[in-house]
Amino acid sequence: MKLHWSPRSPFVRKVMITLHECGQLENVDLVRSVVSLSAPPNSAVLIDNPLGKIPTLITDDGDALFDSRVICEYLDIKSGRNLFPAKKDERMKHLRWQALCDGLADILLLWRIELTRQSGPWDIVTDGWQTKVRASMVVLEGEVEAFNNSEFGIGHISLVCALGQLEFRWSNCDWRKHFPKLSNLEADLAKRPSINATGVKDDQENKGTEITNGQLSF
Ligand SMILES: N[C@@H](CCC(=O)N[C@@H](CS)C(=O)NCC(=O)O)C(=O)O
Repeated sequence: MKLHWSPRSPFVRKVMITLHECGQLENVDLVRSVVSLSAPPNSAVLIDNPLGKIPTLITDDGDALFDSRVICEYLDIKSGRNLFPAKKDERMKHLRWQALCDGLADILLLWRIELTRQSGPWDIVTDGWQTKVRASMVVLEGEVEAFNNSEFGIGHISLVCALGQLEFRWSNCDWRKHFPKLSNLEADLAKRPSINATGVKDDQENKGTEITNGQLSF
């Protein structure tokens, strides 16, 4: 398999954690693929994914799979690991957590790009994102017990990746102080080798844009 990959992407991280958990890390070539919504699309990624987004996985059969949700479920089915529970109630719980946490990560990514806009960010949009990020964190803090009572799965993976993005790009927002239960849960989950080995980080290929005027606060 081949994965369009970046060490900076929370969505690629979901796939990397899943590869670890499914014991398939050895079976994939990681191809560093630089993409940004604020730059022309990467032509090598576009060939495999017309949306120009990563992660995109090329299977051994030559199929191109995207997005992270589809790739993670594919790897889970292929390995029989069961990160996407089969039973309805548990499955819906994990899929909902995935939707919420991916949505949160989406906002955090888009917000940073909005802050680089030369004419200045669109306040009505960033104010809305502020409200949505806060509301999402409050909901997640209230569901820590449910996370703890559920078998580790795609919901936990998505949560760790969204919180990792907060820590990586919004390090001064002090989320751990405001959401102590989530902070404890994240610290527990970080003990798993799959999570410990996959933290998002910048690399030499393409440093993240330095943004100092982010206003995310809780
Ligand atoms: N819903 C997608 C989101 C993927 C995504 O937004 N990836 C970012 C990198 S973290 C990207 O490819 N951005 C480039 C672009 O949107 O053109 C998923 O779960 O994989």
